[in-house]
Amino acid sequence: MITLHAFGPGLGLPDPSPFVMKTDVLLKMSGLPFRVDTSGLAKAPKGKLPYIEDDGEIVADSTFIRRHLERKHGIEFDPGLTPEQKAIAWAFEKMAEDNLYWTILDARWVDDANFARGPSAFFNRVPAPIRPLVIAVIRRKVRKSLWAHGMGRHASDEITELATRSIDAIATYLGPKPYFFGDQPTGVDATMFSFVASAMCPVFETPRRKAAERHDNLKRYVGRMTARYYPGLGEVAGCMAAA
Ligand SMILES: N[C@@H](CCC(=O)N[C@@H](CS)C(=O)NCC(=O)O)C(=O)O
Repeated sequence: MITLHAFGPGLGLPDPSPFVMKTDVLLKMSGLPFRVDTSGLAKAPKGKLPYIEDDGEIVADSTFIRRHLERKHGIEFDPGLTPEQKAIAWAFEKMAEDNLYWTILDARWVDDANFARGPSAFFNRVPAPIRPLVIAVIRRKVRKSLWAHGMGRHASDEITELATRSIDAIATYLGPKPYFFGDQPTGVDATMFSFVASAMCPVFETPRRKAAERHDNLKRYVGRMTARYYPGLGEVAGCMAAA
């Protein structure tokens, strides 16, 4: 059976990592049996989650996990999509993963109030005497990665502008459709759902959240995806599960 290495539910989301959520949804879409293990970060081959173990084979990174499921198990995530639609899907996915993601990371980890509301709880198992030091080291690492990416060099209002444009683009393309390309979910919906829900996470007071919440179609979309893939949760990111 496939093992998905994840962080585990947090922040009112199936997983605090949108990349893990994406992979979890892809695995649910695939119909393959899988289990979730939340103890794997220390052994992650690329130092990040998610990764999977499948019959002794380890595959890291959500995009390569999807490719693995397609190649090894013959899963077709995009039945009926045209090459043009697949190109659009790739562009939206990479916008979410390589740009919107960094605005979400900035909001959660750099702003002191938001950090206290959310990620600080990730450190509850660290012994109290060394907790402040560990938190300072990890937050410095996150700030450095934001700087290296480039997002961390922007002013707060510039980051908000970038996040808002990405969220608006997703909402505009989705429009009144139930899913990104019509009546049935395809692979891109695993990504769009995960990043939009992460941007909407009610734990945080952020302009990205406000940008997402302005779009009723995005709220309904998150509720629809929740009803389909996480019916047991009832709601994700404050959006009630409803088909
Ligand atoms: N490109 C990777 C990104 C995965 C990623 O950024 N994971 C983050 C959580 S959102 C992580 O594991 N960070 C832990 C760390 O950097 O120590 C993918 O698509 O899976």
